[in-house]
Amino acid sequence: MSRRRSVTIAGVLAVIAIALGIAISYWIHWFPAQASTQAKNTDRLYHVLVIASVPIFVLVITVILYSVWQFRMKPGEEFKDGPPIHGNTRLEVFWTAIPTVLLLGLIGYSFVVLHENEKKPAKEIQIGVTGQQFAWSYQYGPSLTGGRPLNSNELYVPYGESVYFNLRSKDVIHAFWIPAFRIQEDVVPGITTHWRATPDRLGSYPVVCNLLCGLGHGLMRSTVHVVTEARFHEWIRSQLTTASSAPAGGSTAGGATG
Ligand SMILES: [Cu+2]
Repeated sequence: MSRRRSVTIAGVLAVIAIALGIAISYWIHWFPAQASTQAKNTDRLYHVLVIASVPIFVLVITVILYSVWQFRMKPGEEFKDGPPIHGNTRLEVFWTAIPTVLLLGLIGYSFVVLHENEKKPAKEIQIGVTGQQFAWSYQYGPSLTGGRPLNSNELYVPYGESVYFNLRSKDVIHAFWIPAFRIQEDVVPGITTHWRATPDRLGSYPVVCNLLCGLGHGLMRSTVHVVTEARFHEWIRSQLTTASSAPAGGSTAGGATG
């Protein structure tokens, strides 16, 4: 078979493999539901990265397989060595320039997406998140409750509104992760870290601790409820009334029994 024919065959197979690879990356659903505007940006970035990676992967594998097919040792060549090739300026310029352009493009796009995801909107609400071995609790400040702050084991967020989470830890390092929102942040004792998301899909989604924080790490799960704004305020009101109608708050219970 002529060199030209074998290169054509390899090229056609490579193009088919690239098309299949990109199609499969779309067919398979890799991620949970997209429940925030940040999730959509992040998934788009992921797709761009896959589309850029598939041709490079196929190119490398094609060259390897082509070499095995065309240049493999034939009987009688056991003690022969390949031709000693050294230096090819044009080739070296190409294999430096193309990855540089590609990487700068992808880094630039990643930066744009990250910047977009973390941009401070005109209006947003703040919710405190406290991690401890082995549970999450959530703090709703006076600006949300209209008075006394609320501490709850449940996370409710209003649909379509940007939420700025203030993350604190009572003991060791945890990581606050809502897969459906696609963002994760470490929760570190001694400092407050931050995390922003705009929920844009009603429903309930898992909250996960994503840093091994001790024996009960696997149990450190909770749920985020994305509800309408009216339902959100209704829930806060209901929590405040149950808290105030209870005989005594958590902090004074000890004194009442003593
Ligand atoms: Cu944890």
